[in-house]
Amino acid sequence: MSATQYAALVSIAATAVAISSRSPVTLWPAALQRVLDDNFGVVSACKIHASITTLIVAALGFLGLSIKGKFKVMKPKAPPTPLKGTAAESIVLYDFPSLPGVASVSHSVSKIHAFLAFAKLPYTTKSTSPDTGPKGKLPYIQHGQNTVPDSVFIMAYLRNTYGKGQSSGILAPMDAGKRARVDSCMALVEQTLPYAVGYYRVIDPQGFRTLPSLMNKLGVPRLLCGLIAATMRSQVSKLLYLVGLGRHCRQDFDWLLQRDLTALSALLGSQVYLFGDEPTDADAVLFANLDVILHDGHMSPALVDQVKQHDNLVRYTAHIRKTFFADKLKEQAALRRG
Ligand SMILES: N[C@@H](CCC(=O)N[C@@H](CS)C(=O)NCC(=O)O)C(=O)O
Repeated sequence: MSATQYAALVSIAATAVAISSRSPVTLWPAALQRVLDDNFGVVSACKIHASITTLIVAALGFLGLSIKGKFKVMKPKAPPTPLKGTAAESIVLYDFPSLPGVASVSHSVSKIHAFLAFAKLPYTTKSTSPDTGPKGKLPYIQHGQNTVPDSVFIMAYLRNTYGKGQSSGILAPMDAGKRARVDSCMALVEQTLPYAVGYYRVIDPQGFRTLPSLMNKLGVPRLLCGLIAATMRSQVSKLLYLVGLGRHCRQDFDWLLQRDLTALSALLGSQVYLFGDEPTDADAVLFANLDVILHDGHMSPALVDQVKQHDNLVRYTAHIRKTFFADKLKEQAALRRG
């Protein structure tokens, strides 16, 4: 039962008490009222009357709300996402508060940091909470009048806005065959790795133990960290269960994860990036996931060790960090020291 349902239940009950104690509206047959009056006297009958009316109204209200909740269909609230803007505008990326040691605490936001860095597009970052975004999630960008949520839409928007006339690089138009290969590779990264991040950061006992301190580093008051961590754990477990991954035992889950990591490692081989010498969106997505796993410092070692079985994935992450994020990471470290 949600907090809204509790609140509604309490207010219905309170209203019912108020109404029933002033005007005895009979909700049951007159015969039953007579039995109550004869057996319990007027005062007792009024009290019983009031409490029963209250109970019935509260139960009906509660039942109504619960039934309504059961059949509730979640509907999108965001307007259609703009797919192209004006190149002259400046880009602001909305992120969670910065976590020292990684491009972002969120792999979804890291993707955009990596994409913008690969594209050499200047941008500024602002930290905020997800509910400020049109889809209630981070990342989103502000670009002139356009607010663009969701990493996949943001990457398409940036390509449409800045890609015209480019013959190489991540913004350059791709032929349909390469686009399909890049998108398939992104789907391979997304099918298990982000869930593994959720599982090993929030549910696995070793990851969960450090979750309150991670929350605290992100600015959550110490007193609330434990409660928020426990709430997140319950939500992530429900999400994993609903998508089906939460129904696998740990051994089966890890088998799926290893299958995908092995495939990604084989696709990368000895290349610098997944599709050769130039990064694509697929690299933004793969890097983002590997960076939080290997460097956020709050991931269960069980996941870190699984990634470390693939030397080329570790080298790949280190290379991107060194090439594109050295300044940011140094700045974070200096802020931490200072
Ligand atoms: N499909 C979205 C997913 C974004 C997403 O799930 N963001 C998470 C952080 S990794 C978030 O904002 N969670 C906060 C919340 O759900 O309240 C994207 O790729 O941008």
